[in-house]
Amino acid sequence: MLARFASQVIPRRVRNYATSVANDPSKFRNIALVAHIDSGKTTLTESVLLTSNYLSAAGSVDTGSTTTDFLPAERERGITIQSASIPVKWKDWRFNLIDTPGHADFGMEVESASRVVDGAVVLIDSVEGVEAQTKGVWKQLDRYKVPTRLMFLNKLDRPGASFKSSLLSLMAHRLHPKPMPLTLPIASFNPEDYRRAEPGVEGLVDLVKWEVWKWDGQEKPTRHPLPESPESILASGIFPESHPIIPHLFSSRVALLENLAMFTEPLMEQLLEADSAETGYTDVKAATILPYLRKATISNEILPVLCGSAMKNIGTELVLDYVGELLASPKDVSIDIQPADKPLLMLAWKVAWDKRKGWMTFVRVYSGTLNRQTVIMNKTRGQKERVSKILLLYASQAEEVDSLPFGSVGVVLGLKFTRTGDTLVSTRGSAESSLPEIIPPPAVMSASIIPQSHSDLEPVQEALEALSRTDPSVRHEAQEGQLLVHGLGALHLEIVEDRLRNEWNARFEVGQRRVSYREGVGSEAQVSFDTWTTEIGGKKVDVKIDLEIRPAQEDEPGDPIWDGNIVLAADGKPLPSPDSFPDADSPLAFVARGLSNALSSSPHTSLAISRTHITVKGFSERKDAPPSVLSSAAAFILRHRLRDAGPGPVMEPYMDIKVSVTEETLGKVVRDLTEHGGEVLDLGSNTVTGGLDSDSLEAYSEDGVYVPPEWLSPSSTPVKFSVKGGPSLRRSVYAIVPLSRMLDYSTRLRALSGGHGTFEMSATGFKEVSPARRLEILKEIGRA
Ligand SMILES: Nc1nc2c(ncn2[C@@H]2O[C@H](COP(=O)(O)OP(=O)(O)OP(=O)(O)O)[C@@H](O)[C@H]2O)c(=O)[nH]1
Ligand SMILES: [Mg+2]
Repeated sequence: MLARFASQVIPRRVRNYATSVANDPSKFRNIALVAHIDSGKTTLTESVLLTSNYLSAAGSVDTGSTTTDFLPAERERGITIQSASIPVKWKDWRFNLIDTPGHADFGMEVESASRVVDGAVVLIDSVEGVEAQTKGVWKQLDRYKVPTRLMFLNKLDRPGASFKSSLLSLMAHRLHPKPMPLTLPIASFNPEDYRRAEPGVEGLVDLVKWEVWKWDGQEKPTRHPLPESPESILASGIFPESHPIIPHLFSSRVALLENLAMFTEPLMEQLLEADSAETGYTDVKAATILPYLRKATISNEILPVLCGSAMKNIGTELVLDYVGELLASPKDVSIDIQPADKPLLMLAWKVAWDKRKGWMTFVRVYSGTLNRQTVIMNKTRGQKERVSKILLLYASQAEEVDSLPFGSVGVVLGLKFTRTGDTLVSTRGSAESSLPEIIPPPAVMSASIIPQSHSDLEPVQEALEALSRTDPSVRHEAQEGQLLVHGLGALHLEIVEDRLRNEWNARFEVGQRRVSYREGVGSEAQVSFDTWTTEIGGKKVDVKIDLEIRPAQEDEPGDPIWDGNIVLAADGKPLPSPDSFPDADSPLAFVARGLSNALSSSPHTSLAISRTHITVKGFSERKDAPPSVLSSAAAFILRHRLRDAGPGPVMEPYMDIKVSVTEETLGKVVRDLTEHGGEVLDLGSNTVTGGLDSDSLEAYSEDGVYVPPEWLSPSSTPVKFSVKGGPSLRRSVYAIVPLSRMLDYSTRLRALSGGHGTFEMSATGFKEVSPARRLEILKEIGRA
C-alpha cells in the first residue's frame, strides 16, 4: 500500500537530509507520540519535521497533506490509522519518532509502538485536559514499562485552553503525582490581551535555561536570555512594563528548583548555599540543573511538562531539546541486554505489506548489529529468515542502509514468516533471551465476509491472513462455513474492509456486523476427566492432562494474552501464549496450544471462552508418541470439561462513553442511554475534573507541585458557547454502555441533539449479561 503513494509524496517539500549520524546509542532516542484522538500528534510530528529541516513547508492534517498520515483512508478522515516511524536528526541526537493513532480502534498500533520505545511524548489538548484515551495510552505505556515520559500541553492558542487546569487534570486523573512545568506560556506580549481575556500563545519562558522564546509573526522564533535579577527585567526590554508575568517569573523558577531539589540531595545543598531565592536562583545554571532533571525523569520521580501550539510551531524546538536532554536512550534501559558486541537480538514490532517492496518488517535492535548479510532466525516461529534490504523509512519514502546498530529502529525487507511481536536473532551465536511479546487488545466486534464467488474464497482467505499478519488485532476464523473477521470496533472493521479491497484486491461482500460475545465456564460440578486415548502405529496410547478449572473471581484480572482467561502452570505462574513460548518445542508449549484451541470456541455456544481460571496441574509425557499429541489431548480434555460444566454466563463488551451536548438536550441523552442499558456515571460541565473513572480515586496532592495561576491562559473558562442562540453551557455525560446497543449511536445522537452532540467511546471490558439479555444473544447467534 505504501508504494501507491510514493508518487504522491511531494519531493519539493523534502530537503536533503543527511542520515550519517554517528552510531552512538547514547545519542538515540526512540520515542512515541501518544495521546487521545485529535490532540495534535500528527501536527506536532509535522512541526518536528519542519523544525528539524526535513521539510521546508509543513503539511496539515486538515488539508490531508501531512507526511505521516499518508494512507488515503487517513487523509480522507483526517485521523491517523497506522503508526509511522520517522528518523529525525536534531543537534547531535538521532530520534526515531513514532506518530501513533489516538482512536481506540487502532489501539494495536499504540501497543506495538509502546513495546519498542524508551520514551514517550504524551500530548494533552489543553482545552480538554486529560481525556479517556489519554488514560488508555498511559496504561499502555505502563504495561510495556516505557521508562521515560514528557507531557506536552498542546493547543494553547485555542479559546478555552487552560495551562493550569490541564496541569491539575494530570493529578486529578492520577497520571503522575509530580508534574513539573519546565516552561510557562506567554499568551501575548501585550498586557491588554490578558485584560481582555484574549486567548493565544506568543511566547514561552524556559524556566530551566532562563530564557524567553518569542514568536512574533516571524517564521523563526527569537530567543532572549533573561536577566539575573528582577530589577533588570524591565531594562531588558523583553516585556513591556506592567506585563502580568513579570512578578511571576522568579518565583516560578524558585518553585521549579526547590521541587526538583526534593529528589536531588546535591541540588538541595547547592540551593541552600546559593541563598539566592529572591533572584530565582539564577546563579544556578542550566548545565547544573539538566543532569539532575534527567536523573529524576529517568527514575520517574517527576514528569516534565512542556507546552505550546503544534499548529503554530510554538514550542517544538523545546520538545526536541528536552526529549534529547531528558528522555532515556537505549543505553539507559538495557541493563541486562548489553550492547554492540553481543549477538544480534531484535524485535519485530510491526509488519506491513507493500505492493512493490513486499513484506516490510519494522525491527528494533536490542543487542548486536544487523547487517545485510546476517542470516536471521525467528526464535518465536523456529524459522530461518533471509534479509534482502535494510531501510530507514521516512513515512512513505525509504532510504537504504547497510546496517542497523544496537538501539536503532528500521525496516527489514525479505522476511517471509515473521509476525508482529516475534523475536529475531542471528543464526550464529544466537542470543539467549526471547523478548516479551506484544499483546493485541481483545476484539469486540465481528463481521461476516462473503466472497463474491467460489473462486474468490481462497484469495479472500489469503488476504485475511496477510492482513492479520500486519495487524494482529484483526482475527479471522471460519465458523460453520462462514468467514468471520473480528476487530476492535466499528471504525476498525470499516478500515479492514477498505484495506482488503484496496491492498489485496479481494472481492467480497460484508454480511452482518455483530458484537463479539464471550462465554464463561458453567458452574455444574465437572467429572475430573483427564485422559485422552488415541492410536499410534496400531497401538493404544493414553495421554493424561490434569486440569483444575473454575470461573475466575471478580477481583482476578483476566490475562489479555489468554483473551481474559487466567491460565497457570503447576507452579502457579501464568503460561505464556502458545505463540511466544521461550521454547516452542517444549511439552508445555504443546499443551498451551491445545488449551488455546479449546478456549477459542465454547462447546455450548461456539463463543470464545473468557473469565475462566485454568491450572495445568500435571501431564504425562509419552516417549512413544510425538509431542503434538499433547495439543490434541489438551484441547479434547478441556472441551470435554467445559461441556461437563454446563453452559456458562454470557458476556458482552461494554464501552466507556463521553457524550457532549448542550444543557437543553442533556435530559434526552441521559434517558436514551439508560433505555439502552447504559449506566450514567457522571454529568460534568468541566471536562478537566469530570472523568470516566468508575473507580475514581482522590486526586494527587498539590504538595511539592508548582501550580501556575489561571490567568496565565486568558479566556480559560469552562463555559463553551453553543453555535445557535445565546450562551448555553455544554455538558458532558459519562456512562458505561453495552456496545451492542450503540452501533447506530451516531444517527441516534444526531436526532436527539439536532446535530450538535458529539461523543467518543472506548472499550472497557466484558460484562456478564442478565438472563433475558442472554436469551436475546443466543437467539441472535442462532443458539436458542
Ligand atoms: N488550534 C490548534 N489546533 C491544532 C493544534 N494542533 C493540532 N490541531 C488541530 O487538531 C486537529 C487534530 O490534529 P492531529 O494532528 O490530526 O491530531 P492527532 O493527535 O494526530 O489525531 P489522531 O491521529 O487521529 O489521533 C486538526 O484539525 C489540527 O489542525 C494546535 O496546536 N492548535
Ligand atoms: Mg494523527
